[in-house]
Amino acid sequence: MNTENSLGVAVLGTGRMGADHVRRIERLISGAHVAAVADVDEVRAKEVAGTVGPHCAAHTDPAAAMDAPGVGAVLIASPGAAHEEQLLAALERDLPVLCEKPLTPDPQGALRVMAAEEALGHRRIQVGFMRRFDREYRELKRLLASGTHGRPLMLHCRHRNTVSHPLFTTEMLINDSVVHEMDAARWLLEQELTAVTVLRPTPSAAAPEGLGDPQLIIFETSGGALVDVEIFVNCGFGYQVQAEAVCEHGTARIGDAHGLLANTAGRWGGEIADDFTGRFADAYDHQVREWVDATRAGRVTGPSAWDGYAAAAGCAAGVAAQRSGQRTEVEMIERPAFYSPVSYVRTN
Ligand code: ISE
Repeated sequence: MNTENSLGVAVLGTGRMGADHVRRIERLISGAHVAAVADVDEVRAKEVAGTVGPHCAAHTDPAAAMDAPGVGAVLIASPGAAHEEQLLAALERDLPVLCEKPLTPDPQGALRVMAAEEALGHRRIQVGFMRRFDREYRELKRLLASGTHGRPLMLHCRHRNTVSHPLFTTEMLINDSVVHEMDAARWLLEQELTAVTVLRPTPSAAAPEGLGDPQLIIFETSGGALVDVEIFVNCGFGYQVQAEAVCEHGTARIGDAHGLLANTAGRWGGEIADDFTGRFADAYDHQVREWVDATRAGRVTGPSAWDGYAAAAGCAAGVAAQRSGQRTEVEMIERPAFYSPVSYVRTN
């Protein structure tokens, strides 16, 4: 492969998402290649590097992958707990980063990352909130921004997974799943989250022992809107993410059906995706393509470290509300000028 003039990406974490991004960069994205991978599991790192070719080195140390020849950017797909250290190391090297959500598992870590980025003097981090790259979400965002439906009053969201993985905890319903709605609601409404309330029905018999599934999460926002989210990670029938905006002069809804609708034998219907890599495949492709294009043009776009921080602050309130059963206010610092929308563009 000719890697000249192509962006060399170090992919940190070669689990499910990391391996999927490696495939995506190699097969679908022009102008980029995977120059190195790192994973604590050496065998897995080597296996994934092997799918790329001899120019891709496999490491167990993320720093070594970032320092590998030809690396010009970093994609972090390691577990959330490893993000802060890897983000700080990437910033030390002044490398552009696409970091899978969460930016960090807690708001304090996100603040440290923001401080390091601000000290660098320019933005380098994009957070992988891929719903912002989904066609339907973008249509809804355009419609709300156009104002034709009037002011958004409420968002009704459903977030259903077929089955949760064995290590899924009740807190992860918020931190791992509803974190997407936290970001999507802020982005769609252009408002911050101010308080979170969690209501818990009797768990489904299909939920693993100890997992409080499903739950209803309610956010209040700085503009006085209400957002309700049904999170149900063992719904059993498929992967579904839906959102309906209720505005002063109309409603708009996304996520009902995708692709083929067939009629046969007295019934009509289509298929429901099995998981997020299927439902959001196009969104992931667009996200990585736009990140590569912007990085090659010397720009940083997309969800910022501030967005990662705001989502982490919302999650912290959500988990506290889940534990206490009380409405819990979201505690956040003022948005620094560095993260105001105009500072989003870097020109070299
Ligand atoms: C997973 O980590 C994701 O990010 C998915 O989008 C979400 O639907 C799922 O609940 C999470 O576990």
